[in-house]
Amino acid sequence: VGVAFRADTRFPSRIRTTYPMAPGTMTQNSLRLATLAALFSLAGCTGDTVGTATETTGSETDTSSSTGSQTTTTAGTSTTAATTSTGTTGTTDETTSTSSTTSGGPVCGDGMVDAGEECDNGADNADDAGCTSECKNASCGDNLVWEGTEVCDDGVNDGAYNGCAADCSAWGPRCGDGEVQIDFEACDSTDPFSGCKSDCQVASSCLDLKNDNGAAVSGVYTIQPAGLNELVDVYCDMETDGGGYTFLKASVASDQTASQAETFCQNNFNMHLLTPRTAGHMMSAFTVATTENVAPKGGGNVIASVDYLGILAIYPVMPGTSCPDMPFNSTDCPEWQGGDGGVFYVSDMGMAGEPSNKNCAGCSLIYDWNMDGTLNGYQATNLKGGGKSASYLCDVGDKVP
Ligand SMILES: [Ca+2]
Ligand SMILES: [Ca+2]
Ligand SMILES: [Ca+2]
Repeated sequence: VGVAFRADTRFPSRIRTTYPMAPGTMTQNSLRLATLAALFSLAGCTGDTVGTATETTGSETDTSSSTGSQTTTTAGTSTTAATTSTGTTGTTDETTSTSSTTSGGPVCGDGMVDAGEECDNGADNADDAGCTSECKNASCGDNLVWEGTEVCDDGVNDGAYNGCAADCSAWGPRCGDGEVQIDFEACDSTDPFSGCKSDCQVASSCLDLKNDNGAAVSGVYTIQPAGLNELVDVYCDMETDGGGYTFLKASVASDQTASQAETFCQNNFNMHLLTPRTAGHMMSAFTVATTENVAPKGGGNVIASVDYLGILAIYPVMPGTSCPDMPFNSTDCPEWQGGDGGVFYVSDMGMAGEPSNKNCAGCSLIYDWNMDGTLNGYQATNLKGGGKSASYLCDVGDKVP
């Protein structure tokens, strides 16, 4: 028997529709509704002025149907029992509404355990409580976390990586448990300077770290440049130009050319000789060079010195040409470029006769700095591979303005 029912507004939303249906297709809800309708009828709502409300074969006008009539057709085409009811006045509809509500109904949330329900705590039903919003007893495996009783519940609970333990009492191994599961993680640490990112992989550069954690502050970090099989300590400037500049100090036994320095940075750390990119980066490099921070590599003993800026990865685009007298940066001197072909910045002040055209491919100028961070001078030379220094800075080079 098909039953169409107009739910009251105070019923849960799940039945706030009419249910036209074919015979033999009773759903759980329709069964409840049929039962409700039967009870409604048995309750003898004789005083009800709305006859259609008790007609189990009929339908009822929705109170929202202000036009006063509504046609409801059963879904089954074989039964032509389409019924039509004509709405009554709004006043009697209101009466009907009240009548059907007070008759109650077996629904989840009414505080009574009805057929098909395992529990019903009324308003206390919740997906994080002992009785769920579907009136099921909370259990480990239902993919709902029973607050105060379960720590987790992923529905599988096989204790696998990033999963929940079988008894829902604890998380399984995962990123954030402080232990390294080597099949999945390279690190697992909450130490902000460990270089361990939020995905339990080691950062490849200071920029990589900054991108992972925008709140990261400047300091010495452990990173693992791409392709390098070991960890290395570097100084990260996490403020200048948005942060993410990487510095590694190289202090070696004897003076090296830019080419030799580049080889040292690459072979040992998969890094490059520093190319300062902006005025801020240049000043940052000066501060790092002249301050004791990260321990230098290469066996030398220079801890802090302007000598770290004696050579830089800035080379002539066309050896033999230059921009004498012009401020030495990409904008004013496009005859020179960074080691990767990108922009560079050393100064916004020109210097008489420099950088001269006495330069050569892969040869750095030799830079002389004052202790206050100002540039005393630089000189191009094509002798013995250009400028040389036993101290210099390596950089990952991925931070480009
Ligand atoms: Ca119930
Ligand atoms: Ca659960
Ligand atoms: Ca872990």
